[in-house]
Amino acid sequence: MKIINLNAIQILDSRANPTLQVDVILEDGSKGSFQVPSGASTGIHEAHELRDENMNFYHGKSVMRAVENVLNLREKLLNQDFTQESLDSFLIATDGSQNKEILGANAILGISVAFAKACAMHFSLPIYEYLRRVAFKINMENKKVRNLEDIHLFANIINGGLHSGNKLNIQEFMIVPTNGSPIEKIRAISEIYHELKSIIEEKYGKNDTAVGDEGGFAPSISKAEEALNLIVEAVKKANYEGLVTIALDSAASDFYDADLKLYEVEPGLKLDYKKLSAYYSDLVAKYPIVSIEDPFAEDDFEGFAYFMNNLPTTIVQNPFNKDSKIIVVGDDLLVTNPSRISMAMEKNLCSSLLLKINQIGTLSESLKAFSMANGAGWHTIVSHRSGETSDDFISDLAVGLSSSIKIGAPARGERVAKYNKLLNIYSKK
Ligand code: 2PG
Ligand code: MG
Repeated sequence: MKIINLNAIQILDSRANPTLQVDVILEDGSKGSFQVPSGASTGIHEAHELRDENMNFYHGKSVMRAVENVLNLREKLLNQDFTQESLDSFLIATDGSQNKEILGANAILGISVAFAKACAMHFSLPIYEYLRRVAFKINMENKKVRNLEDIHLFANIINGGLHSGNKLNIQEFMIVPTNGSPIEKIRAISEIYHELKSIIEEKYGKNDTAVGDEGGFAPSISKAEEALNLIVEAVKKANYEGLVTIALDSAASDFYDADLKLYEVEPGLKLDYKKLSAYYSDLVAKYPIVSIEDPFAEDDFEGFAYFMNNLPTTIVQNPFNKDSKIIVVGDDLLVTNPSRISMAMEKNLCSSLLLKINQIGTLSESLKAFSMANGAGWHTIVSHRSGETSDDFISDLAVGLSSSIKIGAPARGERVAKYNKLLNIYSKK
């Protein structure tokens, strides 16, 4: 496939920070455009997001150097024949650094995904179908074909950590409906979200129904159990008891004191990794929690390994694990990086991959990460970032890979865009 036009501009994300939009046109006129997302609780091992660091512009966050880097690649990319893999390899080689700090992972990812979207148009395929074919090509060796309807949605309806102004240190309290089609699951999420709003309003007043960065409520509470009680009550009130499980994302790197080796999981409550494991086990014994993401800091391998050897049993059937042990999801731990994934597999640090394309910077490497996780029998969850745009590519990616997806609450345009893309895909079948 030949690219005949490549463009990049600076746009804004959902936190009013600059990001890139990259546009690609192929020789037959097929077009692809991608708006690059950005995290707040970013892992230190993620590929480098290039920002200008000039405090006179957007508090140092403008991305004009990344834009320039895309435009400067025109000379090398235009009118050359590329496949997805050869384009991604070319971009990786041109950058030449370990973590894509020369061109910027944001610049590279913009080109990689915009090209994929243009290729889907070239083949007159829906993007998820095109990705399925590309993904399966890479994925052939493990021959695991999943059911298209097998997709689970992780909906973050109470926000804490770096995504909100409250005192909850655990970052995300998510509901995961277990029954029905994706369309029915989205209905359950929306109905529970509304019940939760009225419960928070009743308990804490109207002022406490403001939302955090991912559209989940951010009431002024500080204990995990308070958040979990609110969710359990909302699920009951919406008549989904027994049909919805709960997932947490601790994002524990953000409340870890590396010098003292202590986690401040709630204000004033500082625990070492063994006590933190016991804290999680207590929660799992009381609430229908089936999954915990980043329960320990990104380089606390001792903590992860200890927890994996002492996994609590869930009080409900776990849709992701027949043994009814919780699953441990690696986000900052793995950063969608194939080498971190093989290290985590060797050391048995987790049992599920959170897949964020901007953590690694190309579509091909993301698919490799998926393929490794899927091949090892891990659960996989395609994920948004806390800083998003209305781009809905990750919904196609999740459907194409028949993977679960984490997209925040069903509120705020940049999250709703992903839900609506899923509704569009599944309503047409
Ligand atoms: C996470 C993500 C998305 P961020 O930790 O999983 O929810 O947050 O994009 O801020 O890293
Ligand atoms: Mg996370």
